[in-house]
Amino acid sequence: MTFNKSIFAAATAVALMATSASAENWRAWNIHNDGHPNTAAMDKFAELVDAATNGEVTVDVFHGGVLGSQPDALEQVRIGAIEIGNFNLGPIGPMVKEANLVSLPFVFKSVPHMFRVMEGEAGEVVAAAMGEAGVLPLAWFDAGARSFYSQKPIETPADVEGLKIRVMNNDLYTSMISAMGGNPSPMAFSEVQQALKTGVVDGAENNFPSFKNVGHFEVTTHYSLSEHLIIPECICVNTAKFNALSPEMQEAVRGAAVEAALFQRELWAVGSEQARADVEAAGIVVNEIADKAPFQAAMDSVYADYLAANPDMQALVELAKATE
Ligand code: GTR
Repeated sequence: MTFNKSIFAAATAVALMATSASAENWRAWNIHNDGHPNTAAMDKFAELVDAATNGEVTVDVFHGGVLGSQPDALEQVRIGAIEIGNFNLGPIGPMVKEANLVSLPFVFKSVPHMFRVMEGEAGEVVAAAMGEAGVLPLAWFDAGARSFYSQKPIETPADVEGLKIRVMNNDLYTSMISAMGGNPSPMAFSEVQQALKTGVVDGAENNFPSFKNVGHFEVTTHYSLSEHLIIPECICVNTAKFNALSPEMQEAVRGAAVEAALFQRELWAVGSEQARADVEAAGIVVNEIADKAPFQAAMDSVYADYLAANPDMQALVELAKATE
């Protein structure tokens, strides 16, 4: 090897080392399986990040919740053991008080209203608090509205009385079920189908795509359109990992998340209609609830108790409700 060539070889080796030292490979948590809009959106996110960062940041998405239950995975992202994921804001409430805004039943008028709030001043407060806690939202996903399903129609709050209903991990949901005289049962998503099948619980609540994707429709008969919760989801990243990127790379990763979220919302619109049609074709009876006022009224005590214990949340709730 001539002198020049060896200098070149050494320089190349240093350059390669520098590239591999700065390359970031992130693990992403996703609870859903193939066929769910969020699974396709997270795969798209990984592709977009790779392209936008020229491979400086790569994302391996682990579907089907294989990296752990949602509360566990959130804790992992908070401490940086998992870098990123698609999370529901419901289970973030116990970790970040401001995120509980979205877990107050009927706080939003509709899905578009939820997006206006999340993309407005109240959403900024929620996002900042989440980032402080280590779980920084880069973009919001649509998760439609959650409704009850069981072996019987639920048309009034009285129909919930005495039923054991699975809820996600958040005290607001246990209060919500108790306020209607039901017995709340917080449980991991992965356990719900079996619990419904064996009668450990009498019902649960979710949106159409999740109701379908993990087979809850196979073990229930009625889906009742209470639409009591409209909970956004996020692509959320460990704050320190994100902040360690150069400003250009942060911009690229955020841009990929925003684009993946727009893609997700399109898939969601089509996918949730399709999921409804599929479960109806499979025999599920979908009940419209013409008057949701009794459900809303039943939530008065949930708001009163929550705001008495958390008076600092009052302003945020008012800000959300005042958003046009
Ligand atoms: C789904 C949501 C999941 C998870 C699940 C649940 O709609 O996308 O992140 O929160 O509901 O009920 O646990």
